[in-house]
Amino acid sequence: MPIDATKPYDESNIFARILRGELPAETVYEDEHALAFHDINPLAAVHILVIPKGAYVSWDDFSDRATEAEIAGFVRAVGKVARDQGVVVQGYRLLANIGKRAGQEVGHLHVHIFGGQPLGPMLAR
Ligand code: DGP
Repeated sequence: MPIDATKPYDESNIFARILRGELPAETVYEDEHALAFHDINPLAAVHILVIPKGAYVSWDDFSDRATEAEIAGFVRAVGKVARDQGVVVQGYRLLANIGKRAGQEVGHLHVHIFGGQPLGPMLAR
């Protein structure tokens, strides 16, 4: 069931629990501001999720409330993970589902990195 991204952050969401160490994740990168791990249900040969460490529901929430350091750290982490995963030369896709119409399932901002194979059209018609 997609979340309502206009609602306040819910500390019980799955990625908050991963950040607190209550649930495991296959981590590929971590720093002060970001955590990156394999998606549990990969949709491409490379499918990594990158999340900020702060409690933000969505991109618009993050861009509104996060500090400059958090924003810079998160954006740099996404790029570093893409480089580390070896998807830059062949190309890759970043995706953030936000709210109901986009089907956001987890109420903690996350960017999907897809790569490692041809990715097809941006959206199905
Ligand atoms: P979205 O639809 O953009 O909210 O994507 C949520 C993604 O999170 C989805 O691709 C599956 C992934 N996911 C859900 N639960 C877990 C989990 O417990 N661990 C990991 N690694 N990924 C999860």
